[in-house]
Amino acid sequence: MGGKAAKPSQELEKEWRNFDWGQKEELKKRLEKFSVSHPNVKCIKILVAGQIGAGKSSFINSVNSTFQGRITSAAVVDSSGVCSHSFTQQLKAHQVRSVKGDLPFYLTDIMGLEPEALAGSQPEDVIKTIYGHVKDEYKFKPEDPINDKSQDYISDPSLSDKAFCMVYVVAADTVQYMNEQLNEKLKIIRHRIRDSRIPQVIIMTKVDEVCPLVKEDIRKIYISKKIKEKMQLCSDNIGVPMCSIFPVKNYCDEINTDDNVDVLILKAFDQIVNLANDRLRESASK
Ligand SMILES: Nc1nc2c(ncn2[C@@H]2O[C@H](COP(=O)(O)OP(=O)(O)OP(=O)(O)O)[C@@H](O)[C@H]2O)c(=O)[nH]1
Ligand SMILES: [Mg+2]
Repeated sequence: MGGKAAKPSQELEKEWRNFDWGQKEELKKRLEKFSVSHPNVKCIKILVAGQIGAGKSSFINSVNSTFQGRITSAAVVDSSGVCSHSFTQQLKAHQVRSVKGDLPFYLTDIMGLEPEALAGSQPEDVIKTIYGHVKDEYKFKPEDPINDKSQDYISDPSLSDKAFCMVYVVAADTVQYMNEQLNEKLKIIRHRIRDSRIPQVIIMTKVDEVCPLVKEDIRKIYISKKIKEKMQLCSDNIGVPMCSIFPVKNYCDEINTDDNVDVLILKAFDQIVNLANDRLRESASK
């Protein structure tokens, strides 16, 4: 009598997104054989942008770790847990590498966006990077966005300098705090690149931080109420459809890779590179 009410389940009745957990090798093989749709472009560039500390550099490392079957760390990650300012200060294009050799993709790491007007990378920096105007290793100056007089400015970028997809990284544990000013910066970027139909994909990181079920078993990602709720919030706040949002867990303190973590990352990466390649093909046919 009067026993405790059952705790509401944290699980949905069934997986809401069909996801094949066994497709890792197939995805990997396909991506390792990928051919770029333009003869003059050896490698497609993809820009990885997002708020400070969202997991941009970790995502770049995780993609490489997945292909190499070991934990890699070419993009330097902030492990202090402080995140007061962007740890990444320079533009750096990281080639994706597998054990079989170099893949035809660069993931470009950039300084994080911050809510304050004169902090972090500025919308203009991000937009100019996408359009290929910024030299690799450029050091961002938040108070002074790059302009056509800067010595690191590329005035006549080639197709290889341009990015053909923007990956926007959002941490699941901060989605509900998406700041108005930060959203304004993101809106400026999204509107400008939408006009040139540059595809945009959202990577929602840190799923392990918001859902104990998922922390315990990553395969619960599409049955977890919490993750679906965070993705929906992300979709509403940013204005992107759910089909453009990929929840992942980055490698951070692991010493080995894991097939389930890998397959989530590979599926997201597969979508990113296909969208980028389609856009490259389209721009080349004009
Ligand atoms: N638990 C967990 N931690 C993560 C995940 N992704 C990144 N982190 C941690 O979040 C912190 C920030 O990660 P970074 O990759 O440096 O983030 P960033 O977006 O490159 O940050 P800035 O360069 O400062 O703009 C690090 O301590 C990472 O280990 C994730 O999926 N899960
Ligand atoms: Mg970084």
